[in-house]
Amino acid sequence: MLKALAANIEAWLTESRTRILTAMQTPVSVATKTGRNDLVTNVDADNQAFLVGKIRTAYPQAKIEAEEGTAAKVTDLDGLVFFVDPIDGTMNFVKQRANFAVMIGVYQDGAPLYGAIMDVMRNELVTGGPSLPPALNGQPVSLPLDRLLKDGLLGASGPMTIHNYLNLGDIALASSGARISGSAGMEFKAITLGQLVGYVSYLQPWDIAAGMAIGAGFGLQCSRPDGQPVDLLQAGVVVAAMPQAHAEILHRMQAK
Ligand code: 2AM
Ligand code: CA
Ligand code: CA
Ligand code: CA
Repeated sequence: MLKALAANIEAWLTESRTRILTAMQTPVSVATKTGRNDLVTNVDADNQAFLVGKIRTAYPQAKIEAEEGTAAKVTDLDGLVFFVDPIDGTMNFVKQRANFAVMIGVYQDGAPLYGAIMDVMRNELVTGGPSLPPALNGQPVSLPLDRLLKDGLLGASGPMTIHNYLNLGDIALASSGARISGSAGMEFKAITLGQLVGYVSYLQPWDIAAGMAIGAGFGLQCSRPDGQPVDLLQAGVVVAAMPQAHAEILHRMQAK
């Protein structure tokens, strides 16, 4: 089951990537959702329809939670659940034409099974799960080190850092340095490759599902700021970090 699931998702993300690169050869139409910082494009919508179609055909019994809301929202995590972010980092897609990802995370009865993050412009696919060590384009990567916060770079939400919300500005200053990429997928990819010690942001379920599933294969700690587990039915602040840095970030958030 897991091997076939992984093979299917890798094939779909590879095809997604080709479709997105083709779509980028013609003008992209951009619309705003809740405000000028919250964008969606025709490419988000087309890629979501493509991926949801593939999932429905291969796993008709599964539930699908996808960002650009075509289907009914998932209201419980019973059974097989796919979380789909058709373009993560839409602002980067529009403004940079780089630094965006396509993500799928799969959970069984609320437990992670498999995650995949496709960095489209670099053609780098990061995959993994609790029983699958992390891999880059199918090759195992060396496991990220459990660094102290001061010894690692921290991926961070721009607004939270700038406003020092939950002390995130101070926490960023206590790390080796803050990095604000604008794509949760790129941040989880960097954590998996050992380039960041953690990431803090306000995230939706489809932003975190793939990264949290991959992180389950190498001891990544994911929680709310108060240490509660992340609930994949709700948006909220997520602290995703290697164990020592995770403990320090939570401690510094609670000192507020
Ligand atoms: P998105 O591009 O798929 O919306 C940094 O902005 C990260 O937060 C991105 O991964 C982005 O995912 C996500 N995000 C979630 N809600 C957002 C919002 N309202 N505006 C911008 N980014 C948002
Ligand atoms: Ca969005
Ligand atoms: Ca996203
Ligand atoms: Ca998105």
